[in-house]
Amino acid sequence: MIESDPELFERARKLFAGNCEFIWAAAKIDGLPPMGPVEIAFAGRSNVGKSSLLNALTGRKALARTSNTPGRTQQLNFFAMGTPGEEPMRLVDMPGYGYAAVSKEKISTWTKLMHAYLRGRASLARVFVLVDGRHGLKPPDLEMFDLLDSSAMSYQVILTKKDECKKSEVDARLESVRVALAKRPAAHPEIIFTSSENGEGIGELREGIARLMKERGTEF
Ligand SMILES: Nc1nc2c(ncn2[C@@H]2O[C@H](COP(=O)(O)OP(=O)(O)OP(=O)(O)O)[C@@H](O)[C@H]2O)c(=O)[nH]1
Ligand SMILES: [Mg+2]
Repeated sequence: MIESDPELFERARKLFAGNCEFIWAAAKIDGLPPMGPVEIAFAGRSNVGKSSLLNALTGRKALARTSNTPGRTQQLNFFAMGTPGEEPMRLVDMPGYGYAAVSKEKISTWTKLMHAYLRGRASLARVFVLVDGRHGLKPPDLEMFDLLDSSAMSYQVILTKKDECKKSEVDARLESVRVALAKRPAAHPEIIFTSSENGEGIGELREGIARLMKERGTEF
């Protein structure tokens, strides 16, 4: 595990306490915003808690729309952090995958959009792949890892809904994800277990994002 740096933790807290606003929605690959600052994307199966995590990170209740019904987020939604025009970073909320209850046509459109974005975006610094802590890895998650590995796109697993997991489950889940990632070239080894409900792991994730920006030499 990477040791926490109290100074960076505090800088990260301040960054996420600052301005954050919705700037763009893309439903098609030719509808992406012009490239600008570093982007960090949140991917994962439908209902895993991507939009909720974005809200928890930024301390907003309803920046990104959440829902009990899978398939809530249907576009790539871009959010800019910091002062408009000089923002250090964008956060990108993605539609979920592995959800069968929408039309084949919609699934195909979303999949194409996500794949094109994930493979061909130079400003994309990391993809956080969210995995439901109660259920662990499922086949569509492994397909996502394959895609990211084959595009050499850096990714990191975030386990979600920790508040709904027993302690024994938490340890077992962390271990099984660790094993699954061990030989994957583009996977970041650190796994963060979060709860958007009670805030566990959120500060750690903010610090991880700040560390990534620092490593890339981005001012924030
Ligand atoms: N208990 C608990 N519930 C959560 C947590 N995060 C999200 N949820 C719930 O899970 C459901 C789905 O959350 P969303 O954030 O909409 O999930 P999503 O991944 O954005 O879903 P799609 O946009 O449909 O792909 C909602 O009912 C949330 O309240 C968490 O940390 N703990
Ligand atoms: Mg969503």
